[in-house]
Amino acid sequence: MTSYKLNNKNLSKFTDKVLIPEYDRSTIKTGIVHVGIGGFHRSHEAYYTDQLLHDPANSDWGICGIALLDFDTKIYNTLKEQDGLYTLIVKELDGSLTKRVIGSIVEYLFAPENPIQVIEKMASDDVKIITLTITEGGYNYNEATGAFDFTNPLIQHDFENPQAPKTIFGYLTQALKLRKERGLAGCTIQSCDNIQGNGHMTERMLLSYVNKAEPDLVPWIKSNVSFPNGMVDRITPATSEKDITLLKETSGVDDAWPVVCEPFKQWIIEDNFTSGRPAWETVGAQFVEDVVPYEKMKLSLLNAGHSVLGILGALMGYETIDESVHNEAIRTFLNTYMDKEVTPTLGDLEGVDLKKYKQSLLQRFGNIYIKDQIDRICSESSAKIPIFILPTVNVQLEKNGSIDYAAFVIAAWAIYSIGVDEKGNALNIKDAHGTLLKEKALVAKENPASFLDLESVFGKLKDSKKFVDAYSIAYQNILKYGVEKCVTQMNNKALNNI
Ligand code: CS2
Repeated sequence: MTSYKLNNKNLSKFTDKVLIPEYDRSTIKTGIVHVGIGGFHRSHEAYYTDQLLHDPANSDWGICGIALLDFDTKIYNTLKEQDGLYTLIVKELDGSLTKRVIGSIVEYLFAPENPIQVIEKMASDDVKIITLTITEGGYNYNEATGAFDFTNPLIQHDFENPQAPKTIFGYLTQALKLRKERGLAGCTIQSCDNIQGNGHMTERMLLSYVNKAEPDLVPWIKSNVSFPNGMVDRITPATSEKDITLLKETSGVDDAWPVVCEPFKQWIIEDNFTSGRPAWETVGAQFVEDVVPYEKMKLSLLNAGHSVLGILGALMGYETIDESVHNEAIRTFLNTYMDKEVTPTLGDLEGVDLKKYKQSLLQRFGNIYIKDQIDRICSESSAKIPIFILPTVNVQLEKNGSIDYAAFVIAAWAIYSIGVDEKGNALNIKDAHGTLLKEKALVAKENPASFLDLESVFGKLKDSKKFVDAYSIAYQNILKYGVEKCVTQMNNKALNNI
């Protein structure tokens, strides 16, 4: 099939093959600046916003996407060449594909190339909301102390180069300073990352930075900027070459970086927007007073479930999440973890059918068309585990509840961090703390509990004898018998205890 480059000019050529934006993109103003234009932003907020822009009443809410890091050059160049357009390919449960060109990113800036332009954009009067997907690790806090990490060399850089910052904290500070100096209204800073109380976290970390960099700005931020908490959800694996080729061959869309995702999507947001907001509820988002219970549920069941499947699956030599969840022993283990260790920590979730939610997770994980990479799930585990799994462990320890399943997963992660799976193949570990993890993991071979000394990940967990004992037994058992046998034995034991 003849294919055409995806851009404004060619858009009308694709109408009978894929859905395209049915609004005049040239009239859209940017009311939102988004930092971190990776796959997840493009399958989630940019998708919701694209739906919204189909109503001309919403034309003030286009997105300006900011590529913050040097590493983001590729996505910036792609969006620039494609006029901000990209294809969202939804992999339905029956294997069919729904393809839609998304038009909501109407501007894009590359921060390393022109930091002042980015600061000015964030400070522009049209911009009412700055949204973020900067990853769990991007909030720059120390798990052990909970405090902002001032030792980060990039933070030092930002203190010394306020006009050419490298971190989100440097950018936001300068932009808010300009807003204040110019007598403009404040704005909303909205995190879309998987962190419990992500709005609170953003506020706390930003104020820590501002307090040192521009102390006079603190009161203005407190009165003029809001930080809503939110729960975001849509499984978005990394795009493969195969996805790109298939789109080109079956639909004639030559898109250098389409996004693939599952059909499910959820966005639950605290209604706390200081300068107005789009009516995202008209396109499926939910505004609630208190988002905390929903965040807890999602992080400790979906994200933790992913980590369980990812870490155990990686050691067993699997490559994708569906392979892992279709292994009966692992699936039963995950079910028991969710029921016995997570559910008792969740409290009352008004209006949520938890049983159904857990069932739906297994179905979503099991979608064989998604092929979500275990490498993606296990990447940056040192930032994910403290958010996804350890809160459950800490509550269970307080309640004297079961922690054996979580301890097993942590032991498996310690073994995973050595870098070799059970078949002897090298694991592709991507983690900001990869070198340190490997060092600790090698020492742990002789002394398993020493891995828990990593306070920046585990906090004070090593002081719990109950946890250390369960972890140490699991560690020895995994090395001796392998994940599958151990898990099967735990499943049988759980069955006999019913
Ligand atoms: C995943 C998330 O990165 C991970 O470990 O659990 O990216 C997950 O796919 C999304 O949060 C789904 O909403």
